[in-house]
Amino acid sequence: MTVSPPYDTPAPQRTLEPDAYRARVAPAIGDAAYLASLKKVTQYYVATAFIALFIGVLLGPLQAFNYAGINVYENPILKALLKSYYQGLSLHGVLNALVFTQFFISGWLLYLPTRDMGARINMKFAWGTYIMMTAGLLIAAVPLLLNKATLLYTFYPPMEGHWAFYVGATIMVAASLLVAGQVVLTWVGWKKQNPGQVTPLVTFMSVSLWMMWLVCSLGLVAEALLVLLPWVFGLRPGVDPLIAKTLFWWTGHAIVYFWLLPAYISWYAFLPKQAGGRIVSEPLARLTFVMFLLNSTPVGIHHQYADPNISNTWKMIHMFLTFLVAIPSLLTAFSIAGSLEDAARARGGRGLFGMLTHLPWKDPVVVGQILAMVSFIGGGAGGIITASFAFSPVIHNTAWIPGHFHITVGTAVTQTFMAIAFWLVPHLTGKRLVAPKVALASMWLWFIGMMFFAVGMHWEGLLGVPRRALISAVALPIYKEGYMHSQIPMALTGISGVILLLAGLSFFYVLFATLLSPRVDDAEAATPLPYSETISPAGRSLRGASPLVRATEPLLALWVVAFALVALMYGPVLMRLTQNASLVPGCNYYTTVQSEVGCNEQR
Ligand code: HEM
Ligand SMILES: [Cu+2]
Repeated sequence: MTVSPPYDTPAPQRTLEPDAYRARVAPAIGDAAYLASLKKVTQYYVATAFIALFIGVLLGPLQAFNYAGINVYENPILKALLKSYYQGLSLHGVLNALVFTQFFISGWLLYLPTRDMGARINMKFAWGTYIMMTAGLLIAAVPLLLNKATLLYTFYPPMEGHWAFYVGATIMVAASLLVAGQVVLTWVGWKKQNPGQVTPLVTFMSVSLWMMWLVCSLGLVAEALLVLLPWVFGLRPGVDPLIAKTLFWWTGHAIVYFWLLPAYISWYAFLPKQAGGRIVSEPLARLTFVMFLLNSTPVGIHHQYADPNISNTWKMIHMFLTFLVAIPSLLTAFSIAGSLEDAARARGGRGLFGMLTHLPWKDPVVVGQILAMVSFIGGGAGGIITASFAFSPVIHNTAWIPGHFHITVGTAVTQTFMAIAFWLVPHLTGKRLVAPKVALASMWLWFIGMMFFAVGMHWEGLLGVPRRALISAVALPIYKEGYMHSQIPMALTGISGVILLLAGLSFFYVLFATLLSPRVDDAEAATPLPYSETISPAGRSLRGASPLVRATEPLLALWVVAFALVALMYGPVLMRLTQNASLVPGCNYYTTVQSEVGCNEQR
């Protein structure tokens, strides 16, 4: 009989280099002009993202007041700016969920892997993608602002908007694919120059994420090129709404992970250092990202349980496979909690609550990210309900849905990006964060506001209050009575609008004041990239690496598997839909006021 070793026996050593445990230092870039240009293009992406968020966030409270039964859209000043609630909602959804995320991620995930590899990328190309993405944004913005693309952020046909909206949005997505291509190719070059080496963690996470985007965005690309553009340019007599919607959710489901995983990169790689702890396990972080690459893309049909002509079998298969996402999510939750515990212990925390009291609660960068994670616990749990075949009908198209995604993308992602900005902007510009106390307050206000919002909206949804509805203008007594039961959740939602307005104003004050302040520091020295030490590193040479590291390293092969899985899961469904395609004419809903609703109208 063998005797198991006592727990304090050191684990057997792998052949890892001794300094593999130490915090990484970004490879030096000697060419100052190149580094300045790289930082500048990143700054442009990030600043454009936050300008979009600023406008989008200012519109949010107007919607929240609607869900408190207060219709502010009749106010004459507002009426002059926005034709209807739906125009406000379309701008809010597009600017926050599509523009802010796309620009921030394109900047963040271009900069991180480039610095991590110490690579020299083609800066003309990098600036070209920024200019192209911004041109796409401007082209799409004109019809949006003129109320000619009031289509909500999902632009479901047969709602039909001005062609410029579709063209602009397509250019934006195409630009992001070019960023993805540039990063993936830079990594392929790095692999060639460093044979037998393990890809550094941040690069690994960034490249796998861009690969995931290159698989999942194909749905949207197909929707734009094969369905929407031929239709709005009159090359097709009509549109099949179901095909368009299925292609939309091919991208639309995985896009939420495209938004979320850039926040995970910060939580895994940088937050441990910022909190004073270490990364728990690099191989585990790699496994998580590979699982997202393979599992997030082929499972979008849980958004279509109520749609006809998709068999229940496929709906069930997509549901069960959707639930697999719980595995990398829980891996992440436990890893990050481990890093935070490590941080708390390093700072003298002992006992059950030592972890809670010994973290750097005065640092807005840390606090913002921790609160974002707390919010995501509720978001993840709600997501399991939302994706369930049995529960979905209860909350489908109710206020529950915006309640859910404001604590996921609206807080877990957005608040993490806000917290990142508190160090990233000084890192890129050499400026110092203005008013750190206001920054800290803005993080708490955002979190508290979103908690009020989430409780209010989930609750209203359970009571049957529909989403995307100007419920505050409903006059029919029968509806009024129905909504009477929702007075408490309505009040919570209204209060959340006020708190979130304060949160937004304080955050944007800090951000814009910082951006406009003078440059005072050598950015590289004053705010270096916050790489963390590692408890269980992946090592540098593949030969000495663990089986898990070796299995996750061939990202190109895993990428091919991801394509195959999508073909397997969507092929039969789309085949059946195209065989039974039925084209319908476009409709102009919401163009101005109710009176102008009509189908087959001229744009
Ligand atoms: C001040 C903070 C915010 C408030 C008060 C707010 C409020 C709301 C409300 C009440 C709705 C529901 C409207 C309806 O269904 O009729 C909504 C929709 C939406 N919000 Fe927010 N929001 C805020 C921030 C954000 C952020 C940060 C994001 C994403 C990054 C976001 C993304 C969206 C999206 C995608 C929709 C759905 C639009 C649609 O259904 O077409 N919001 N928001
Ligand atoms: Cu989904």
